[in-house]
Amino acid sequence: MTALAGLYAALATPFTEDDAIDFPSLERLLEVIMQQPLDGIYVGGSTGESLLQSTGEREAILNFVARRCGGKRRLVGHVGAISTRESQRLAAVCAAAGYDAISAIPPIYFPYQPREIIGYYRDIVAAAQGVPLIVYNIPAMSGVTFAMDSLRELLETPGIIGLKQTSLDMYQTEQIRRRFPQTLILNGYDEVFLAGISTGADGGVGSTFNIMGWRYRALWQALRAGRQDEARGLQAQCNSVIDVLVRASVFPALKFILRDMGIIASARCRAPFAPVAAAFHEPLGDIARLLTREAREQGIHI
Ligand code: MN9
Repeated sequence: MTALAGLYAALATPFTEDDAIDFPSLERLLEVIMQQPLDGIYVGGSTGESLLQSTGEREAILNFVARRCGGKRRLVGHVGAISTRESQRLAAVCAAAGYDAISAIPPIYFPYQPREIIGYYRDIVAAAQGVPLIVYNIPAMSGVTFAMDSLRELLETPGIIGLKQTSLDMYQTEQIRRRFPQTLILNGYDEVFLAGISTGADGGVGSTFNIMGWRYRALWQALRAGRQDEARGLQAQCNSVIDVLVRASVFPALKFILRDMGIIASARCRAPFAPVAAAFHEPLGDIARLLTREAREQGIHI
């Protein structure tokens, strides 16, 4: 399903100091994303802290992004929620707003049986009015590891077009590519973007695409052109940023950088996330300066 192949920024959700959604900052972030060589935006996923938001807030963000970016970039709306009902409601919102695809984590917290998880996805597809669904496979956070049999059942379900594969298990990515040659695979961990593409992914969704999307485009182009060493060098550059983010806590650190780059007003994430520890302020500030310089060299206005 190559129509949706490409690079997607996993959109962050800026908050105000009093914990409301900061729409002016969101607008500015979308402008910066749209100046980058990216194909689309993945709205309301992990990076968007969607599971820390009310359904109403999630709907407002999905609609806001569709109004600003619909028709200009491909849009994937994440609708996964604790209940099927809530996911269905969000799927209907995405359909009405013109999203190109929806996506959903598996149902979390309760230990569901495979048939219940498959049922959840089928019920979401039924509410999505023909908008195709991308399964969000993220075993480290969802606690759900799909067996190949469940994956087969899911990927053979009409309306399900592929996977957001957020896993370091490249063997599984290769197996999925081999067994389901037509399915869309979007790599989910930016630190293994090169490995994911090399193993057969059709693109990627990344939190760090918000702040250095051009590096991933260059990496992908280098790989396609057979310039392996250049591609590896670019992944190394990305990973020297990601190493710091992972140590500092990815989403608060990403927002610290976005704030320091002057794109969003506050670095705040929603509790229980805490602000970045003081020890990371200096290295994150250095990264923000470096990426600001690079972005400007790319002709991006920030
Ligand atoms: O959507 C993101 N996934 C999660 C993609 O955060 C779970 C990634 O971009 C990671 O934030 C990134 C750092 O680990 O690869």
